[in-house]
Amino acid sequence: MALLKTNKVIYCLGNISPSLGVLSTRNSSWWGGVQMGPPDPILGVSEAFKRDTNPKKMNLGVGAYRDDEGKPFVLSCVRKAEAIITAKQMDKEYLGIGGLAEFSKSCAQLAFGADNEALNRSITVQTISGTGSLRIGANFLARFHGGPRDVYLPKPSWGNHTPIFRDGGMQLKAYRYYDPSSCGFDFKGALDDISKIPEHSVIMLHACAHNPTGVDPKPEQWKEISDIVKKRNLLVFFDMAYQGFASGDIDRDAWAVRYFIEQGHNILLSQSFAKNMGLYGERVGGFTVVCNDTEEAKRVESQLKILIRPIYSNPPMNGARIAATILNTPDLRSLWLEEVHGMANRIIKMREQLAAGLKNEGSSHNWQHVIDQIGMFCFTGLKPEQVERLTKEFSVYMTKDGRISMAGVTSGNVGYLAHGIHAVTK
Ligand code: IK2
Repeated sequence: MALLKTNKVIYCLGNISPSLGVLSTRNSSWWGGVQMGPPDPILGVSEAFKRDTNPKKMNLGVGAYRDDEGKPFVLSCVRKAEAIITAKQMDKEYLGIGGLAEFSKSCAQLAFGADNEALNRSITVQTISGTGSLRIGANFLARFHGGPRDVYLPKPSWGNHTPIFRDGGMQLKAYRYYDPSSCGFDFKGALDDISKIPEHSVIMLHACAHNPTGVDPKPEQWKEISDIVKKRNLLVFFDMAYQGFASGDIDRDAWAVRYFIEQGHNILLSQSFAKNMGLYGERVGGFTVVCNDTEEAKRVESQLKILIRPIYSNPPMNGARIAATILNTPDLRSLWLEEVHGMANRIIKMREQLAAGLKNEGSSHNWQHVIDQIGMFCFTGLKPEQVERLTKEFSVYMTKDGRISMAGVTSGNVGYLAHGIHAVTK
């Protein structure tokens, strides 16, 4: 026993990195040197919200759609697809490593458009939602991308992009994207920075409804970005987590992705069905690599499988069956398109009501960006100390960067939110 204990201590000492600190008296445990980590910047907000007992509390942290009563929303098309799947009494055998074939096919078609020639020279694997897709992408790049290990993210970007790519073996760099003075797109800054990115690097572009800013380039601006990216010979990685959520129209929201392919960019693409089908916890997504030809796509597919197999072997089937049923059943697909449109419209209405509410409160600030920004999030421009007051005094929970999820705002609480924001910004 004593020997075992000694061994443990030696083992611990041998494995503690200096950054974990000095071993304490707790060193008789295997994990005595493990330090407490910080809460997740987004999901940690939900944990704090749950502990708050104020009946007026609002959770505007995580980007999850709520109906106008503030309740989680399960789409009718999802309920109907589930009924079809249950009635079929299907087996629950393992899926293949790349997932459900009919899902992957419709997933790529949704992004590219059903008759896009690039479908014949690309490979899509089903992934564990958007996060899993990005991580498989990062691992794939780290293993096979011959160019620099650098991935250029817009500044700011979704908070999880950094750890995903870093843990996936890539290095993070940034290009200017958001202009705090206009609360809009820093087009000139972005072009300047992109034009200096070393050739063959990877550039991450949010396809639509940029998270966290809600600021997207206009089609004319996308065209210029495409030109510069081509001149610099950069590899484009599109993250499309909000197709349909930006404008309510799935084709319009996929415009940039389709334009880049048309311009000859062999892109990487991450897709998520968390938001646009409300399949958050089902973890449904896709990762696509556009290749030069079918033969190259086959080789890439073989390597993606080799990469996925030791991580999670094969993806879960339920959500993929739901998404595939919706996409491939004409009635359900039309119902889905209506429902996506409905969700996007409710958010747009809340943006208008919030801006109007702030005006009614007597705010002298210009809140036009609340209306102009697109998608699930509004980058309010609130400073960290104002965010802190809003949380402390009004129980309004949001991320420290001033981002609010517009999907958590309802007709019932938008007035309260406007009142709180005015109080901390006047
Ligand atoms: N990529 C982007 C840009 C995302 O916003 C998300 C989802 N983020 O939602 C949480 C939040 O910011 O509040 C994803 C990818 C991946 O989402 P998922 O893994 O849920 O599909």
